[in-house]
Amino acid sequence: KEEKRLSYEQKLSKCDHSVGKKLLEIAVEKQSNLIASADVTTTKELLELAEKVGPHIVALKTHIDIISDFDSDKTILPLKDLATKYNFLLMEDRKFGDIGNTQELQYRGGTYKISHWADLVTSHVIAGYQSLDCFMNSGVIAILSMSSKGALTDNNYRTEALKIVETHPNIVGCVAQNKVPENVLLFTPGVNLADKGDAKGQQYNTPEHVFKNLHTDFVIVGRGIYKSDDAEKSAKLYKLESWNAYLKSL
Ligand code: 6AU
Repeated sequence: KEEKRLSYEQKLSKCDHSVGKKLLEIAVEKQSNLIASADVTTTKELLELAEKVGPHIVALKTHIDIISDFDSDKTILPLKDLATKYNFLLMEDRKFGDIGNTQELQYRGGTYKISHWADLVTSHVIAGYQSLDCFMNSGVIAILSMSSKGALTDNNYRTEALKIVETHPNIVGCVAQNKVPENVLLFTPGVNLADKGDAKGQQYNTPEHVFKNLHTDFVIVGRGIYKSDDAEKSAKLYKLESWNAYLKSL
């Protein structure tokens, strides 16, 4: 028999990572399970997008290394202020994938000093359990499988990766295109209401599909929001569609 999906309130009582708890609390409070992916390339665009979508999201996902004019004071400080103003978390989609020592240097230092500001970071688990030990200041969202055509994250990889996801104390949940046990928070990108994919291998599903079939907890939407004519209106639409899809899946 199918495992029944748990509500955010039920997951909150089972979650023992402080950042995971915070995310679930925001979801309940804002009635949103939407994460906007801010794949824009300037500080101005990033802050404008955050201002528009902020009221509707639980987290803003960044690729901070694509910001051409990155500056800690001018990019991160105002972004953190917006996160506080609208009550959303910052998720840096760094997709770490190296040995622990290198990841620690990438996480704490360099230009971006991710550990100083990111509530959540994405990381592959390909380098093994201990490689995740370095992420002390953020919750980790592990990459279990990918949305693009031909991704190498096959069944065997996912089974082994899931063992790490279920046991590592720094891990809050995972990114996947497949169902995971109810004790793991599931984040699903590759969500778009209008398109089926792009010319570079991306594949899309609807919020309805991922909540019903995968029991997703949070959807991640990039171009569906930031490329639309009205990002605020789109964020609101994705929020409502995804929240209703969640309620229907209970
Ligand atoms: O909605 P899009 O296609 O414009 O953007 C999707 C966003 C991008 C990707 O880097 C990211 O989601 N992503 C990820 C993440 C979140 O880790 C994994 C994956 O399998 N597919 C994917 O698109 O910022």
